[in-house]
Amino acid sequence: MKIYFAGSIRGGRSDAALYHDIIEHIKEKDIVLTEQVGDMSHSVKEGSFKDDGQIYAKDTAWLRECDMVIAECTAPSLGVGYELAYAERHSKPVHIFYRPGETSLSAMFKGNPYFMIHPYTTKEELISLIDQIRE
Ligand code: 6IA
Repeated sequence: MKIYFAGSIRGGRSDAALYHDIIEHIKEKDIVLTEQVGDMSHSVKEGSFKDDGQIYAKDTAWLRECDMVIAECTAPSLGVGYELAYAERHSKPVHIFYRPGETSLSAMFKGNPYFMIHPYTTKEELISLIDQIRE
């Protein structure tokens, strides 16, 4: 399966190490199109318009190509929100993971039955849920 993993970049990198570990785990069985989301060297600075245009074109192409979207939404991100709506428009299955003790997930996701939403607490629980959805 080709997985599009979505996680906050300019929205804040507090969970970057977690994204990295999730991506490494998913890659043991499937292909992750968006490995750069877990790249610990990513700065949150704005790039040039040209760079951003390339990022947008590449990411939206991957969203159209993927078999499933997995998003970690504890750190709120405009970019991730956009990607999830884009995936819905292209009828891709979308699984959203978040830690309820640390954030209130937007009603635009919690209130939309299209999205499959998985609250979790520990990384072990998250990994086990990710394994279940890929069975
Ligand atoms: O609004 P955000 O930046 O938090 O949006 C994060 C989401 O947008 C991620 O799920 C990515 O798929 C996508 N995205 C945002 N920035 C990038 C990026 N480089 N490369 C690839 N995908 C991205 C940004 C580098 C920049 C800080 C110079």
